[in-house]
Amino acid sequence: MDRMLDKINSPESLKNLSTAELADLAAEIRAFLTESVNSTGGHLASNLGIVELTIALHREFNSPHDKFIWDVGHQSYTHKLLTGRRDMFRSLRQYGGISGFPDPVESDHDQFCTGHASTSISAAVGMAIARDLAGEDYDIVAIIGDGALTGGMAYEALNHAGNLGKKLIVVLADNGMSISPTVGALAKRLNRFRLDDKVTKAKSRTMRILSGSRLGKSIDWMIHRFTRSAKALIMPTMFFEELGFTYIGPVDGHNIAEIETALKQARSQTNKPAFVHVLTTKGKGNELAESSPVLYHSVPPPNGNGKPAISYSKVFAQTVSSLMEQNPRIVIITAAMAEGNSLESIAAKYPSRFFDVGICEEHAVTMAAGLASQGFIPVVAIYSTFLQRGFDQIIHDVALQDLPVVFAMDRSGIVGEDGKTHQGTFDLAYMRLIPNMIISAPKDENELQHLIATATVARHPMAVRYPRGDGFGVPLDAKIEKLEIGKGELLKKGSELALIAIGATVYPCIEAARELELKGISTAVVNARFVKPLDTELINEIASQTGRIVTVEENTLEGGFGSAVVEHVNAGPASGCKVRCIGIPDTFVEHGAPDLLRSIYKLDAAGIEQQVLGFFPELVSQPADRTAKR
Ligand SMILES: Cc1ncc(C[n+]2csc(CCOP(=O)(O)OP(=O)(O)O)c2C)c(N)n1
Repeated sequence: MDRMLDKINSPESLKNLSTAELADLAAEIRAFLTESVNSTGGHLASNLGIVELTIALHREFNSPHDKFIWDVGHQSYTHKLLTGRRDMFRSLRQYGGISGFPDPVESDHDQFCTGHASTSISAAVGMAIARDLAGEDYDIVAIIGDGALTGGMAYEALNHAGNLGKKLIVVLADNGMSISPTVGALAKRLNRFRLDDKVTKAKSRTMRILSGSRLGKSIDWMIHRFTRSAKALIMPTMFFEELGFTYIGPVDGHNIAEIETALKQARSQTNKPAFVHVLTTKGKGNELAESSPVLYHSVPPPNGNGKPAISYSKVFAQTVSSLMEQNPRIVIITAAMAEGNSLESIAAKYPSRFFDVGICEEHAVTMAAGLASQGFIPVVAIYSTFLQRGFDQIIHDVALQDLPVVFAMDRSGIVGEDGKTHQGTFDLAYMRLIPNMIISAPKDENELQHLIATATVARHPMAVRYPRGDGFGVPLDAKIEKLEIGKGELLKKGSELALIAIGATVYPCIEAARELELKGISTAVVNARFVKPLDTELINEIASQTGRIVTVEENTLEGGFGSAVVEHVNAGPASGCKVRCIGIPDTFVEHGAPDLLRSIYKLDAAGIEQQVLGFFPELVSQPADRTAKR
């Protein structure tokens, strides 16, 4: 049987479909997304929940003339399907394929890059100002989830937009879930209405019956006025209206006609922003995703290697859990990533010392500073990429007062399929420039335990960065010990060259050194372990012994670990030593499988070896001389 979906090559093809055809199309999209995401990996439950809303948006507005900004953007798959990218879904999130997030480079229908939460309303306000200054006429719609609405930026933008008097539409896609249930007072208020299902259903029925007729419109208006004050008791309606928005809703997010009615009303506003509240069900239409939205928020790509190793996140959580048992002053903070940080069991075991603050990295960091100022030891577990949000708070609230906050920077380095908005390739650089900050990275999951323990007794702010995914499968020491701050370890001696590696690049360096030795090049390997303070003694020694250093990091070379070593060597006693740096160039790393990206950026063992030989051709050209000298 012909699929309706196969005939949809642009939003234009949606406009004349009947109600029955639209229902069929929604079902086809869900089947397509489920199958496609299961084969590539990607965000599933959020996308299944927003199918009807996306169809309604594309029927009511004219993209790309009208502009949609998808907050976070992980829920934009149906939008991609309806805007001519159906046949590219096999390449979703793979190197060279389409991104899992909106990207203007990919399509005119993607108006703004998103990936980090809570940016859409600010971007929409900027676009509305630009439109009006240029004297143009189009609609701008920010689509934001209730999880993303917990982020401070969203409120800053709402506050500004309400006062600006510009035409602009915010659609709240409210499914009651962030990755886990949405936290916070506003979410609780929103949820109270969701739970009062009878009110929503009765309102839907009334709206359906009344929509269209003149009498209906005036009765609807009377009901609206009558219920406004009552509704304010249970709904945050007034909150948005007080901010200067026209609040419309809540509407059933799986009823296309009802959503379209609400969007039409929003569209008819002039000189005033509108807030359309749409209730959706995360995972809608897929039994598994609907009943386990947390598990199906993001589906991993099918896994081929089956390596029996434990993930860094799990080792981190196990370690923190045992440290919390020993020290009641240790508390843990996550910004809406309890599952990603593997903190579920800590949340259950220590409910009064576990804090999920919502998608609020800035607040998380300053709250940690507050806790530390009162003698507690907060462990702030935030992915490297999202901690960028807390940069000023790290400087101004933590480091300036030299407070002992532990930053557990998960997903550092190349994260892979989530792509350029999510790669954790900047943390060593952005942490390095901050006074009082101690920065470390373990070579494997066993060392992670010891570094986390070290950080909790460091008495200064200390960051521990570790990568996404599984460790190397090394045994975990039963006893967790404090390591000496600022001390690296010499893993292998060598006389002609030293590879000084940080974090997960240590093992590839050991492998590369093995290959270099086979070529007759005597290669030392150092696990730097700390980026700040550097082990200057060890570096001086190795620099004078070998005369050639290559630093290796999975971080931007701009101001990263290699820069630190170059600066030190140039100013030190072994300034004649040649130092070259391997890392990520000055770019945003695209999406793709992590191992493929590592090989493209020459950060795997083969790439490191190849780069080293390129840096020092003399090592290859005169092997006989060198052997004689040794
Ligand atoms: C600044 C930032 N922190 C954390 C995340 C990780 N994250 C991605 S989606 C998501 C939940 C978003 O919830 P919501 O906006 O309600 O969308 P839903 O998935 O429920 O459709 C989170 C926390 C992020 N993208 N950006």
